[in-house]
Amino acid sequence: MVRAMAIHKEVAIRRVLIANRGEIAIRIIRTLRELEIESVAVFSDVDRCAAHVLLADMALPIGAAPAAESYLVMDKIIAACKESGADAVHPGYGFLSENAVFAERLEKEGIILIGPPANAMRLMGSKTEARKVMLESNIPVVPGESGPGGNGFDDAVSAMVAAESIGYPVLIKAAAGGGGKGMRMVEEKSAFEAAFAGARREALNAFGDDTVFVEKAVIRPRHVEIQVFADQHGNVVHLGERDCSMQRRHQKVIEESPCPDVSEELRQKMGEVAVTAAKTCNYVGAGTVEFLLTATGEFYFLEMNTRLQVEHPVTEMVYGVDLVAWQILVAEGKPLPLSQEEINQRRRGVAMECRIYAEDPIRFLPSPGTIQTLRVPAGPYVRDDSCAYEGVEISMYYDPLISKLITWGDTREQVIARMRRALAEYRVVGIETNISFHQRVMTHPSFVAGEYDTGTIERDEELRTPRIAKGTELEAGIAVAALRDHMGGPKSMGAEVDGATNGATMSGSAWRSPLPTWRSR
Ligand code: MV4
Repeated sequence: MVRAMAIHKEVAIRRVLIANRGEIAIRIIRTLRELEIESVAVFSDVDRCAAHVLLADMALPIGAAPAAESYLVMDKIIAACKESGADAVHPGYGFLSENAVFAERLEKEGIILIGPPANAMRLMGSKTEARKVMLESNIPVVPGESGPGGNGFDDAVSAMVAAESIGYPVLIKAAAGGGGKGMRMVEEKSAFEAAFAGARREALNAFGDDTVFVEKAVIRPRHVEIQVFADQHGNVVHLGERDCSMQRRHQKVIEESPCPDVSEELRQKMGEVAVTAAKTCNYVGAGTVEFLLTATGEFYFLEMNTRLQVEHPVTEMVYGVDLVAWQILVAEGKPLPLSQEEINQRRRGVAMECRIYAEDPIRFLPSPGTIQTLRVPAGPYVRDDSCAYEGVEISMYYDPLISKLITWGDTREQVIARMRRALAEYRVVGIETNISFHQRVMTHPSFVAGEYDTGTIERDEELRTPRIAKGTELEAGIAVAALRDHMGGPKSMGAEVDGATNGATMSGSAWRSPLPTWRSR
């Protein structure tokens, strides 16, 4: 591979606009403040009092609540950069973070994107293109076929011929997909045609592109991903793996590092492959290479995510690094702060992350509302990346992720013990959360043994169903009710406390602070 090595001038980033909201916006602001870089928040109409607005040095309104009218509007983000004098944009995850057009527009405007080059985003955005390029670099991809010229199948017959030669079961996947949309499992020939039509229709609806390809279905895989990092000087390193197999309907619920199934030898192999993948697309910045890992230790490239991921804190904890700080260094044209060897030597212990969603823990439906009482876990080896505070309204317009609870330990046993302790410290009144679900997972024998895969939650009815509330949980509910009575808050009748009995969500007037739309220090 030949790399055109431009001469890079180092620049100093002084003011960063965060084109995002929620916990990730706060996560980014925290590092910016440590680096004495100014932060600019943007916010929609329903986010005027959001925590990221409270924490930033400045904040600008960008429109109505629907993301398509605010956080996704490139013109508004760019206008906010100009108005605030930001010299760089951090896109976080979701929204515009993997949008190649946005990356190009920022470049034209002379605004630094704290993220990878547009070309890398575009390449990885197409699963068929990514497969093609990865194959050329001898990266193991799942056996499959992408049709004529590798650009997808146009007709069911030729796709079916491909499926036949691959061998059932197969998956029909959308080229523009990722995250499971437009994906169909086919067990046998007779079901192929209908599945093919269904996958194309779904892909067209979801992405405006009905290109599909066929892969051998890997049974009960683990989802293992490698964190990679590249600078503008051609250095590429990896920071080990995260296991993200604990997911439900393609929504990750728990992540951990290291993966209980990955040996030092396998880590090195997967790490090298991930670094090659990043080099192949001239990657710069933080990226994640996703693999399927089989029970017998084979692994296959799935896709590369060209952003900082939700679960990046588990890697930070295990390697003792600040990945947002690395992103800024790299965007400034500076070299990576550690060599691969130095990174390897830093790996220590185990970290785990529970995603706390504002949702009904049994039916897994969003639970918008006002957080009336909140006490969050803290203490030794506990990290709480959150956008929640008492009085904030959780709207239904955005992702229901309100907090990430991360723990660290010397061993997996210890990290689980700390997670259980931390989960038990939560007191949440006003909205429902999946905290009780996490408590069940943390005592589930297969999970505790590290024996789980991407199908575990769907297969295990018991995991999704709450047991009868235990004494401690009921006492926790009573304690919160008593606290509210003492403080003269809304009556505690039917108060909902996570882990306690089900009852009506408390209502009452929400606390609200009158905030100006622009603040500057
Ligand atoms: C697969 C697979 C098994 N075999 N591909 C789901 C989302 C998309 N990124 C790819 N996905 C899968 N692709 C082959 N050939 C199983 C999945 C899969 C999965 C992957 C990662 C995390 C969770 C998952 C849950 C179900 C299925």
